Amino acid sequence: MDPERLERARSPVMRSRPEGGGGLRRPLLGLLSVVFLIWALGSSSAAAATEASPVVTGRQYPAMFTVAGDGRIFYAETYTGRIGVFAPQSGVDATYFQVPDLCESPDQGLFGIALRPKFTSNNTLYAYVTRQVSGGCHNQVLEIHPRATGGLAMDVLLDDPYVAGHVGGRLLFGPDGDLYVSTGDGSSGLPTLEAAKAERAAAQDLSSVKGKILRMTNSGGVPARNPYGNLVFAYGFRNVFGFDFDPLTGRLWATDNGTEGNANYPEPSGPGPLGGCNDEVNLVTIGSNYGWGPTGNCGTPPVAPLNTNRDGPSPVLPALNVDVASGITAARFCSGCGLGPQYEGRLFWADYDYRDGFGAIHAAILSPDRSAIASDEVVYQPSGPAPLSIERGPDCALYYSDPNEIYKLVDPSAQPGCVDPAPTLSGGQELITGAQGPGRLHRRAQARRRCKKRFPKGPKRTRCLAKARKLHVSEVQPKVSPDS
Ligand SMILES: [Ca+2]
Ligand SMILES: [Ca+2]
Repeated sequence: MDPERLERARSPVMRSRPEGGGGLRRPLLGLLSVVFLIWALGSSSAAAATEASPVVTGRQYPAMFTVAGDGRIFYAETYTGRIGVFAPQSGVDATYFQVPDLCESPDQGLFGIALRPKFTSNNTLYAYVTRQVSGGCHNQVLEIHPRATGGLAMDVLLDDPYVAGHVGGRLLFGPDGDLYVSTGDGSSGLPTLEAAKAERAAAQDLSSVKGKILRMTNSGGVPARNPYGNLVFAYGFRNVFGFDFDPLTGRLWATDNGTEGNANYPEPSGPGPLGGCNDEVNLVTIGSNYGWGPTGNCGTPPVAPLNTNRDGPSPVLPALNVDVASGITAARFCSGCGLGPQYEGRLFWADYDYRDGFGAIHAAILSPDRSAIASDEVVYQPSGPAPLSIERGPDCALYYSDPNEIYKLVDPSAQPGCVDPAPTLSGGQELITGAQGPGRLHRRAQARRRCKKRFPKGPKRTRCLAKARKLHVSEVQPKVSPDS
């Protein structure tokens, strides 16, 4: 995560929102709150309120976390290297694993963690870390698994020398069973723009793992369906903290962080207060280029979203161009998240205002074909520091972490409950993940529709729907060309 942002977030003064305002947005928000209150009191159809209920408290920068199928929360303490595990039912908090030899500069440490599917039987966890190796820092993906003789062992699946800030660090298993990993361009904090540009070029270099979303098997291998014969799934990213797969389509959506401008050297012109580039939400398709590279120019014209940096061939423009001087962190879809029907299928994401350390959770509405973002709104503004990551629990509720706690997003008038999504697409080869992607979802949707038609209600319908849920397609989707 960005050093500047993290440095500010680690400062004690950033740990609570100032009373009565403070920060550039507070007076305006205060006024808006009064206006909203008046509107809400006079409205008989006011939307239900999203609230946050603390679940894990008093932790040391749990930047990323994941929720196991049994409800346990595994969290990564970025600057201690401790992977903690909290059991909500018993309230017991324990250390699961201590990452050794951690590098501890602001944009180094322990970031994403992911549990291998069927974790309760394989007990295998993955972590993205920056570690000391032979006197230097390296970004690594670790596989942490039980040792035959007891305890846990650690294997290094990916090792890439650390150059500078921007390390990405999110891990998530896709619907295809492979592990997706975001990496940064390694260009932050270098002394000159020329040095930064030289590193930014790595995002366009298909032989480098920097500035990418990678896809690997659960043992670190290259899946046969990868577009370039290596770990690269998509490229041209600056520093991706958040991504998720659309439960309706299987498509991958990712946030990316734009430049903010820098006191040490001038940035090429752009929309931010000090130049630089907007933050982005992107629909990520296999083999595609998302435009970040050595130029780093987001000036206008053209207007957004065309004014994203556009290095390399056929750069894909953002689905949402976030015109704020901030960072963009998490991304997770609501699918039965229990915040009311208006939020179903929306992409939740978080902004992080580095000027004051606060932020908000947004929920973007996708277009009917779910290939674009139609609109976006803030759904929750924490009173404490900005959200760093958002995850989905086994009950499909959404959780988020900030520098100290992990919260569950709740609506007192609704209950979370996982739903089997009704797919809106029948496939599409520009997509993602092969055999278990949208083809499978489409077949499943057809079967579900047949069940509902044949059995209006009763146990036969239940059995039929249960059978449909397990439906797989046997054929593997063909390898997709990078330009599709
Ligand atoms: Ca971009
Ligand atoms: Ca930014």
